[in-house]
Parts: sequence; structure tokens; C-alpha cells
Amino acid sequence: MAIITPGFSGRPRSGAPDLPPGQYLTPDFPVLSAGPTPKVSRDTWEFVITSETGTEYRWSWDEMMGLPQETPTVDIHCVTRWSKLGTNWQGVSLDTLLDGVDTAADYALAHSYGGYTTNLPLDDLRDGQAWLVHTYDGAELPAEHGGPARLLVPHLYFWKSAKWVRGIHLGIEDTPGFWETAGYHDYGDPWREQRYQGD
Ligand SMILES: Nc1nc2c(c(=O)[nH]1)N[C@H]1C(S)=C(S)[C@@H](COP(=O)(O)O)O[C@H]1N2
Ligand SMILES: [Mo]
Repeated sequence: MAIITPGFSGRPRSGAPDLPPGQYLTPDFPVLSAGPTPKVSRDTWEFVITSETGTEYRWSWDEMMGLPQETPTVDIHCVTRWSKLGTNWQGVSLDTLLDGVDTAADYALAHSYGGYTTNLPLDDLRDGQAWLVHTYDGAELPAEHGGPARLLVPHLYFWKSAKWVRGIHLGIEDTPGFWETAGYHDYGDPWREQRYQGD
């Protein structure tokens, strides 16, 4: 039996040009967290980029908020198959944060308050592809979605967008993070359906 709601086709849209293979659209914003939501105060919050030589570049909350702000509107794709199109964020481009960072590293490992980690090539944080975001849909990013601040790397599966991010370690070698160690794909391109190792 098909239940038809006015204005709705009755089946999730699939095969749309902006929907990667195997994904469906959701109007909701599901919460996916591997552990409890850490309590992180803006007063003590800091974001630290550590280069491969151990040099640390630090920003307090106020310093980060004082940097040039961008308002990306992007599509997000979770490996559990939900996608959400046209999400609105505000934050600082990783280009801005990496601007003064002296590094020859090829890889980045994001670390979160609470212990979560995820890895990606450093190039995937550059050229307008990644942000440190603190605002969602015009409001403070809710804690369950990664507030005070999370990484936003929408061209990769959403597990790469570390919630409660506290820093990024730059390295000459690739170091797998939490889900990557558990069998998920090292890179995670939703358009190539790189869900698991070997995909
Ligand atoms: N620190 C941290 N970041 C995380 C996760 C997590 O468990 N811990 N889950 C990842 C996964 S699998 C997804 S799909 C998104 C979910 O973000 P949301 O809960 O805001 O939808 O966060 C990613 N970032
Ligand atoms: Mo996910």
C-alpha cells in the first residue's frame, strides 16, 4: 500500500543529481555520536594546529571569532545513508587557520574533546573545502551537533566532520582515526561510495 501525502511523491528522492549513490534525503538533522556529548566551555575552549615539527598554533574562542567569517551553504552526507542538502553554517575557513602555518605535511588528524579522531589529507582542508563552524541555521551550534565548534568538510562523508573539535595534528604519515581504524574507508568520498575499506 502506498500512502500519498500531498506535495510528496511517496518515496525518498534518489538518483537526483545532487544526491550521491546509495543516499536518501532527510528533512531532519539526525544526531550521530559515538560517545557522550562532552561539555566544552567557550571560556576554556581552544583550537590548536600542531605541525609535524611540534610547533603549535593556538586560538582562543575570542581570537577565532575575530577571524574573517564565512557562511557556507553545503550538502552533507552520512555514511549511514542520510543526506541533507543546503545546510547553512557560519565559521572560519581552514584556509584562514592554515594561512600562517609552516608545514610540509600531507596528512591531518583531527582531535575532538571527548577523544574522537578522524584523518584526511591536508589538501582536503584547503581551497575553500573545510571550515571550523560554530553556528548552524543562524543559531549557536547545539552541543549534540558539535558545539561550541566542529569541523565541516562536506565533500567527504560526514564522519570526517569532527564534532567538538579541539585541534588538528599535521603529519608526514597518514594516521587512521576512530572510524577509519574500525574498518571505514580512509578517504570517504560519497560520490565514489567509499564507505568501507576496500570500496
Ligand atoms: N567528536 C565526534 N565527531 C563526530 C562523530 C562522533 O561520534 N564524535 N560522529 C561523526 C558522524 S559518523 C557523523 S554522521 C556526524 C554527525 O553529526 P551530527 O550528529 O551533527 O549529525 O558527526 C561526525 N563527527
Ligand atoms: Mo556518520
